[in-house]
Amino acid sequence: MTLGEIDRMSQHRLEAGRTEPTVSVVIPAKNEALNLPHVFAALDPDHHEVILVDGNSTDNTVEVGRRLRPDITIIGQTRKGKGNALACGFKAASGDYIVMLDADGSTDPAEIPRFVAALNEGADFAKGSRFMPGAGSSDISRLRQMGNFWLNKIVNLLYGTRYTDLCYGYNAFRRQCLSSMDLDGGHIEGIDESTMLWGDGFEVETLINVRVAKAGLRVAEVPSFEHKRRHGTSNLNAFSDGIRVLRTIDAERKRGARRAIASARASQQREEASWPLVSMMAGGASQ
Ligand SMILES: Nc1nc2c(ncn2[C@@H]2O[C@H](COP(=O)(O)OP(=O)(O)OP(=O)(O)O)[C@@H](O)[C@H]2O)c(=O)[nH]1
Ligand SMILES: [Mg+2]
Repeated sequence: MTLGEIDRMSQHRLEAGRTEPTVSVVIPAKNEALNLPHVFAALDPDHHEVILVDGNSTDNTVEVGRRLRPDITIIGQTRKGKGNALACGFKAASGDYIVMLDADGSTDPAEIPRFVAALNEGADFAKGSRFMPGAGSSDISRLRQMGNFWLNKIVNLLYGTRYTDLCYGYNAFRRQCLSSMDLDGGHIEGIDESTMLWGDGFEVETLINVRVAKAGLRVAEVPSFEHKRRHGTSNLNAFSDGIRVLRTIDAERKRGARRAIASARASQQREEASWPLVSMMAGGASQ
């Protein structure tokens, strides 16, 4: 099914009289067996479709997930990294709204109604922020906070956004945003699950934020409190992942320019193609 068809389907469902939009929660998880009981305890099973995306965990993340919530969807990912896990999860999600939630206990499912409310009020993309009134973090290190601050500043300068927290993974959006995000979670011939392509890593949040801004979607920031991961170790490296974020910001500018050039070329070709027709018609009319 194409994204356009999915969009039409969900629009149709909304218009068919059901007023409550459905919510899918996508949870990337790599070795989070010890944290899942805490996360799932706060999730409302009656109101959310849950998609757990396992990152080839070597603990029993999948078994624990299945035992705790037999009704959830558990899938694997096509490549490596959190970004790829999210892309795969988004593809499997059927809700009108999609929420991105971490599996380590940092992001509190009790905040989901806040994100849903922002979407209900008209936002296309409800972006969590740890740096606005009513928000905070007991998890972020000084180094990460500084890196996030400057990367955030660069994105705001380049894209005219007013984000307060670029590299935060707690967000929710209308499924129609998927086409603007343009993430590729599908299988690619010759690429296996040990490979990480551009956008497959922690740069995914920046990629999404930038593409949402470029598409002119309505963004509402939502205050969020980030807790410390409860067990286990981080998968993020402040330096290498920071560089990936920086390169993403640059690559997205070039991508924008390339697309603009391609569409200018296409419209020039269309004009050239239609010009003889116009002049023929004009010539024909004057004869
Ligand atoms: N499926 C999948 N999930 C991943 C992968 N990498 C990270 N995650 C999950 O993405 C979420 C965020 O990753 P974390 O390692 O907690 O990164 P972080 O929040 O920046 O680091 P901490 O602050 O130390 O928790 C967690 O739920 C991870 O389990 C991956 O390659 N595949
Ligand atoms: Mg975390």
